[in-house]
Amino acid sequence: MALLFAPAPSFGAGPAEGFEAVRGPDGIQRVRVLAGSYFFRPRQIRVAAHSPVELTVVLEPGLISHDFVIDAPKAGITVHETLGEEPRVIRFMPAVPGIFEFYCSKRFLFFESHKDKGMRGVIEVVP
Ligand SMILES: [Cu+2]
Repeated sequence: MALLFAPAPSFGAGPAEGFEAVRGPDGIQRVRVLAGSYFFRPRQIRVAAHSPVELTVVLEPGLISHDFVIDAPKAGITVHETLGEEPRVIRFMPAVPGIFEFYCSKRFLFFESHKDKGMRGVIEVVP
């Protein structure tokens, strides 16, 4: 994977690119993710390991047939959520540090996958 993270505090280039999750008073690290054609924003998310994460994934109005996938069982993160009109709240507890991809698994028949068109990003889990 070509994406690399700069060390904090220069992480990302603002909310459009990178986002460091903010831990609430309840200890939950919350991040809001916008899904559009064909992107997720932010596309780089940094969270701490061993603390609960709550992603709220919002689909831009009028879009259909997108989903949100994280396939990282080693990190205790396995998500396959179909996106729709209502925001989807996705909760997990990252078990190990690392960089894990999230993406949309939809594909046009005989054409590029949404992932290849840009519906992808990474979650960096830091110790
Ligand atoms: Cu999609």
